[in-house]
Amino acid sequence: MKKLQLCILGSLFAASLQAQSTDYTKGLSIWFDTPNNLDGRASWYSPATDKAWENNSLPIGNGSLGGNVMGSIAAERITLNEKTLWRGGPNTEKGAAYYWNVNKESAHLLSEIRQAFTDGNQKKAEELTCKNFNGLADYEPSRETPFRFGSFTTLGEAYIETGLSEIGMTDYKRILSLDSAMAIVSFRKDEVNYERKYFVSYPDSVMVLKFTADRPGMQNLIFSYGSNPEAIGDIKTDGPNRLLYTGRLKNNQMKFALRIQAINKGGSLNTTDGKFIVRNADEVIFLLTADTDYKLNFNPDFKDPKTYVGPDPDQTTLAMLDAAAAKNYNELCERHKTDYTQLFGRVKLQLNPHAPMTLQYPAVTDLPTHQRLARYRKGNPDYRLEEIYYQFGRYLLIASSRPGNLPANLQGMWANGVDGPWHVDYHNNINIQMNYWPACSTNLNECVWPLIDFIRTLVKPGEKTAQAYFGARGWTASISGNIFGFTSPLTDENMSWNFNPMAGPWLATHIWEYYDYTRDKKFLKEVGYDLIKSSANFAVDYLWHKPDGTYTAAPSTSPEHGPVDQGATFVHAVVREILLNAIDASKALGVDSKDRKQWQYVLKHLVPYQIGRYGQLMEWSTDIDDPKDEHRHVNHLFGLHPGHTLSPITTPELTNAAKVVLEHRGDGATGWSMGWKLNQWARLQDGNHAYKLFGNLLKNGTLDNLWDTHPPFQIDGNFGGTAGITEMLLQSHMGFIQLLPALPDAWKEGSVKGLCAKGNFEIDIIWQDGKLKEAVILSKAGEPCNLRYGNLTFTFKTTKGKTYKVMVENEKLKKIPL
Ligand code: FUC
Repeated sequence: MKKLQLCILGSLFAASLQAQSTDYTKGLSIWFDTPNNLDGRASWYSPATDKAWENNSLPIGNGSLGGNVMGSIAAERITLNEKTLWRGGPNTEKGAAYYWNVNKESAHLLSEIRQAFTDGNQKKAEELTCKNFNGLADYEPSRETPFRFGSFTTLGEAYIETGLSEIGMTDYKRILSLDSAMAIVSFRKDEVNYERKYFVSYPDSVMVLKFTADRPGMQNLIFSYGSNPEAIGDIKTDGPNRLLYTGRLKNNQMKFALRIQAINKGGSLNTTDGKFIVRNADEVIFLLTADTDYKLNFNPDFKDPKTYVGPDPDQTTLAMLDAAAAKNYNELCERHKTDYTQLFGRVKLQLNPHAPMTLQYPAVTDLPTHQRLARYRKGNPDYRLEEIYYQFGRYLLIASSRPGNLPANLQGMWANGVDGPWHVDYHNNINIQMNYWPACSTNLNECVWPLIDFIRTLVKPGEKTAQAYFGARGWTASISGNIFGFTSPLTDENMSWNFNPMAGPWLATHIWEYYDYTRDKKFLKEVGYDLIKSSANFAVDYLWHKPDGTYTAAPSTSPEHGPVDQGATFVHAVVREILLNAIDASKALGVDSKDRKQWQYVLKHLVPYQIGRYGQLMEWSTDIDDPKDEHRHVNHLFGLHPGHTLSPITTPELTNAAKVVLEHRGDGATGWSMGWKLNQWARLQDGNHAYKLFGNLLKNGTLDNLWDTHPPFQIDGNFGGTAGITEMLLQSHMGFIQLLPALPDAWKEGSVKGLCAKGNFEIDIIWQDGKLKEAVILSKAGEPCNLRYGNLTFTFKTTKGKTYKVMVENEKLKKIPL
């Protein structure tokens, strides 16, 4: 043990010397030059919308364990999160029967509602739906004890007193390096340069915090831990250099553990009263591992309150900490960087790299991010900031969504309170879906796995919901999800908000999306197809087969907006999408020709898109759209994006009607809404308008640390932003690959490397003077390549593993030798 420690310490010193010579602000980074005032303890005692926290923190994570670095001088605070730490579920006070019994049995009322529509009795149809198609579990903890729906909740915080004051401090920097997935805090005081470095390693399941200085003996730290106030637990000493916190959430008895090891070089370490006290050390490293006893369960037992309870986190955290502590800092750091850059480094984006100095404002690159953002808000171009914003979305996805854990939630995984906005849940009206829009197109397929696993947890409970409300086969979900298979609607009688049976099919389209990018037949056969098929069957059974032979969605709503309808456009658009996915999936596997025929039949007889009196794509079955309506949801344009049933190339007239809707809705709104409209303008192939939306998102929907804001902080807009920029450069949803479909005039010159297209292609594009210079295409599945650039088209066969170069010559797309 002694020998091992010596070797750790030796390499630590070398690492710190090396680190202090790197200026991380010069790479892709988000940084501040002033400390914030967040060294007061325990953020959850401050108001929920803690602006300072939202604007200033730097998020790090490995998809399971996350932290927000506050970077204050006197006391470093890192708010901690474990992705599975949730209140609610079947282990709340009264147990499983109470939890699962949340669906109302209302399917028998469908015929009465439909008759009311036929009779023109909208009021009756609406009343019956509102009263009976909600659920039995409340979304408000104040109205339901125990709180069955639950919430994502904080793991507490690490609080490290440094004994330093801000007086006389200079050269402060708090940096999130996107190149290396590290947060760095550095400053100078009394002629000493201090540096802190933090990262969370996916391969070693550990958070690593390192405190160094360029003079020996300067580290005088007191490390303590503040737990979640809604937990009962205690922290104890676990050997000479370890602490162990074991706790249980009061609401559902979920057990969680946090283990910390301190490793000091020089000076002394005293582990006492749940604290580490370090005196006069040269360097200190803290290793943190955390876990809960949550178990992802695809086949929950409805009678067992402990159906989501798995291995003891006391044990799992011990194994993780022992394994991490057996590696020295350099090894941990290198393994982390290798793992991270292997994903992050796949895509490179350069916008106007040679823009004249007057445009590029070279000095701007020396400014902290929030000052650059402030300049950008005033209309100053900053292409580098745009690149950083783009890559930040990819960083956030890698940090919050890695295989083996749950998907990114409403705040990724960085909520800092016992509860948070919308319980920091999985919102299915747009939000969780938006989180995954950039995943495949920006070459992060692995990051989709948590979403796929989450969807798998919904199937069995979702079958109950499908039966209870629609007597339907298959599975579905509703507006809000948690990690315990919650698929029912909530008690709220506001149906435009609470009624979204399309949540399930919409989620299922992501399964096809993943297959379409990867062309992984094994996945489709063994996991994906059943999820898609049962979702399509749900859609078929949910529809009203009217006496005139058409199929329509009754009752239905357009999310968060308008009346209970007998044919909301959004619902039909999702139904179209899932049926097309099911048809394609069954063809790809050569199975279920009988089901396929039914899906095709329903598709053919589904009520078509309609154009209303303003030339707009109608949102509901009657022409009641208001051209002054600037509501944030644009779900009725689902077919344009994220779906693929509306496109300027295949359905120009309808797509023009979709454009009218976007014009009516305007270019403002909440963060995520601007993110969505950016994607939709890109699909309209209007690069300048898409760029306008991107600009608005960055200017008006983005916090100082580049987090998206609704307000409050909500991560979906970051992902929508990154996806939208990708859509401006490459689209492949219509069965062909479009190069630079929505390039704005502002991006005259640039390149992008490593984007992915459906059919499993990887594509690099270079453009100059606003025109394609060349594209290099790697075929990873040997599929034919159907290319399009402007009006030019070009199809060629490919061989798996081969790379092709394409250019425009004599107004034709041509393959040229590499
Ligand atoms: C949907 C949106 C809201 C918010 C919430 C989390 O309900 O309409 O604006 O983003 O999700």
